[in-house]
Amino acid sequence: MSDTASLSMIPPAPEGFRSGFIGIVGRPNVGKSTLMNLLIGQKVAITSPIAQTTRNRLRGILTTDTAQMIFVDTPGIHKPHHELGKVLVHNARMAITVVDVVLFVVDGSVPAGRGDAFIAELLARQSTPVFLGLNKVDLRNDETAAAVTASYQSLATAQGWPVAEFSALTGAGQSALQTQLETALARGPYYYPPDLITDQPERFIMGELIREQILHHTREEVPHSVAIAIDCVEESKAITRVLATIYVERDSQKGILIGKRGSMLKAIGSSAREQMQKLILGKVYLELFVKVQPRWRQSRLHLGELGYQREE
Ligand SMILES: Nc1nc2c(ncn2[C@@H]2O[C@H](COP(=O)(O)OP(=O)(O)O)[C@@H](O)[C@H]2O)c(=O)[nH]1
Ligand SMILES: [Mg+2]
Repeated sequence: MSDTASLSMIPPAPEGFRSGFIGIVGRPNVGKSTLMNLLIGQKVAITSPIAQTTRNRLRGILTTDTAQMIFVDTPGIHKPHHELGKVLVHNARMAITVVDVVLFVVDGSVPAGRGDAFIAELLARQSTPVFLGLNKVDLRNDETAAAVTASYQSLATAQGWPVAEFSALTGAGQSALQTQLETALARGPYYYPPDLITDQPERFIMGELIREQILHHTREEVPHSVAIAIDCVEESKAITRVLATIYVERDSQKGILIGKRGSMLKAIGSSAREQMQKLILGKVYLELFVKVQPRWRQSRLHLGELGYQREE
């Protein structure tokens, strides 16, 4: 995977080529990041059953012979409880205003709720075209499916939004969705080189892969208090050496992350290392450190240092 977009690699677009930015928005946990990974064909966004897994706006790029679709994965829109939450929700709302098309993703296995109605209202107030995407249709049963669809259909018809149904997990409905989105885009150039799949540097994704393993290995209070800094990446022919620091807010969290005689940190490190090897297609040596940084989520300064900037 290439690190940065190099302008010289961008070819002229063929006749009739379409391109644009598609914002993926919705409540936490509806499958936005899973869907983006499916659409671009590689894991660049981490996913987990825990709400608020995605913290940064992340672009995933799908280039075909006829179009370039740049998907913008966003943190879920929810009611924020701390400074980090405020920055995340603000950035998700900002994303809505700068994209060409919004794909509003909902959990299509359960009926529409108040959270969806809140986002629908937000979207109705601006002029960007919206598609309503019902995800997780693999979880539906025949008895309730019609009623569930109807609950979203009423949201969509009120605004004139087209509806698509799919499963980000199984891939059902993917190509129909892709075609629908492509036709909604205007004629345009390549914004990125055709072989690039994300705008984020490899380092960022490495940090995210570590955070993902923490989400999978630890419980409730720890994951949300964690930030990762990649301190050093040294590439040699045989192996890539990565040193990273995991920041937590309290000593107790540090204890949990390290585990009995280092067992937890070892488990996290070895799973993250495997994921990184898939990312860079080579051998990785990973060393993890844990440091306490009290109340980093409340501090604008620390948020900035750890990569969570407010976007204007
Ligand atoms: N059964 C099922 N699970 C899904 C689907 N899409 C996502 N998930 C799961 O839902 C959880 C949240 O997914 P994620 O992509 O992190 O949601 P996000 O917060 O909206 O980005 C994860 O455990 C996913 O594996 C789907 O289509 N079907
Ligand atoms: Mg996500």
